Amino acid sequence: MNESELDAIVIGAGFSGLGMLHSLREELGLNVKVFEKGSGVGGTWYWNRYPGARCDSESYIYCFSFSQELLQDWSWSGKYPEQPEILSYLEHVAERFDLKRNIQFNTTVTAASYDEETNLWHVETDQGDRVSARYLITGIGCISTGNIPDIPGLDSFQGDWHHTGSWPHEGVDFSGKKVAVIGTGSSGVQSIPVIADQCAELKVFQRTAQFTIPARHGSIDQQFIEEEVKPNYAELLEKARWSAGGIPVDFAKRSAFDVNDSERQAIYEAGWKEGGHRFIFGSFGDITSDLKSNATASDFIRSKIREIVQDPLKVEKLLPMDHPLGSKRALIDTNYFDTYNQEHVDLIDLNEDPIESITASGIQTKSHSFDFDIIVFATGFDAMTGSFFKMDITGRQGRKLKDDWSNGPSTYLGLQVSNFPNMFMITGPGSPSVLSNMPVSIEQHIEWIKDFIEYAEDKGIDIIEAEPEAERDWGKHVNEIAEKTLYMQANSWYLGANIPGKPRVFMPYAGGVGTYRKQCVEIAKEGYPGFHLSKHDSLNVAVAD
Ligand code: NA7
Repeated sequence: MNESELDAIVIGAGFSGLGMLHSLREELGLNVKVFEKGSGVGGTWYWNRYPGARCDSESYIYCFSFSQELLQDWSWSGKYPEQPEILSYLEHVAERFDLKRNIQFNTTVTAASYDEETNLWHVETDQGDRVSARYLITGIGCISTGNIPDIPGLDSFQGDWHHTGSWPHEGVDFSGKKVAVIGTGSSGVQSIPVIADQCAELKVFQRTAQFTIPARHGSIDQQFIEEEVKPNYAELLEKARWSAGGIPVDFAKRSAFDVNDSERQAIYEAGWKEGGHRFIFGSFGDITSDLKSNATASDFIRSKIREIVQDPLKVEKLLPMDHPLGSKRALIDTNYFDTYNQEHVDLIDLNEDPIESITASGIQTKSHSFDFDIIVFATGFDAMTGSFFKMDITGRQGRKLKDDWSNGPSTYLGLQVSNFPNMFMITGPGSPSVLSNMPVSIEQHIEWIKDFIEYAEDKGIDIIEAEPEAERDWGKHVNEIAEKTLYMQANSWYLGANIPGKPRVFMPYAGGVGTYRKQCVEIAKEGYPGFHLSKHDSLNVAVAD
């Protein structure tokens, strides 16, 4: 690769970076270089190797769609894809499409700055690289910068501690160990039952009780795959692309109050038995929008918790009372509530007994001192903006992205930021990605960015930049949509509420994947209104169509 003639630099080699590299290289013939911090591909799935880690999207739809052969050849083993298998899949994609020759591993991008004189992005890495390209594309993930709470004394802890999002590759031996897990989000709910199976004693430190639905995970239904999925992949994927959440399923339209109490109960029972997110989307259309309907589903799950968990004191702690179902990330699990019936598993409600410090031997709460060999932080991520802020990104006139986003991220379509020309974000704040089946959103971004670059190159345009007004309007739109949802009723990472001091701004676009796609298609058709398109050597004068 001739690095003096790079067209694009892509940061990250997860789903986003791999797909973007493939698209720009194979479809536009661009000279692309990818920088990846890990020693292999995978992104989120490279780092999140904690016990029980898997994706909540069903495996048949958690994939790239750009190659029919890949779709037909690859076989998942489980209903939901587990982390090792997702990593194997992404490894396979990288090998099959010869992507690794354009990826530099073990390299963290530390800074990127736009040079107005040359219209180039200059990128610096921790390995001493200094490279430049016309386009900068971030594929850095939205939940990839771990949140380790600032609890006094962590340095003094004599045991081992790990964050779920940067789990040791060699695994952790829990046998015979006293273990603490702090956090009960997706990572906690997935890992707690598996850790409980392996350790001598487990104490879970819970700040917010969760609604979670049994995943009913198991082997994949081969007949379903061979007869219904593989022959119909094109249609299924097309349906997913225009759906609300990036999955090819029909959402129930009826209201929870279109049926009587016993019918409603039977529908919830059936959803609970079938498991997964179908419990929500297959039952009633207004669970996620109407508080009264939502209460019927929330009550049903609370009744299940009471039914499953035997110890009444644990039940009281496990009942989610402070937010409606689905206002935080909807969770699915395997044996989560059952785990609390095991004698060696205990639950500490941090609202009653908050952590004061970490000591040499364990955790000191307000009223107890606990000894541990291992502490697991399942405490989530500085989502959506954290990974941007780890890099020093500088746009026009020395503007820092960190400063421009100090009151919360601001983007046009989640894809671009004004004053940062030719920088595109995959799954950026303001896009629907985190509220969807990720690969579907990621591929939409990739295609759209590729088409835009192609359009610009055809027209001799070499500066693409979101207009401040379009960015403001998009931010307003994202906010207005969020205000109508139940997402505003909980303290979640969607709002930055998990990070002390982070501005409370709802970051994803909650209008749905299909609605978002439609807007992106229209914008492309109309010649990209909202973007300032110009030629560098004509002093940024917009080019008329
Ligand atoms: P999440 O969903 O952010 O969950 C983190 C959990 O850690 C959650 O229960 C938090 O409680 C808890 N937490 C966070 N900070 C603290 C402190 N300081 N003290 C105690 N407990 C704390 O992260 P996950 O890794 O589980 O999942 C992230 C995403 O990955 C998930 O949504 C999927 O998209 C995949 P809280 O609820 O904030 O009170």
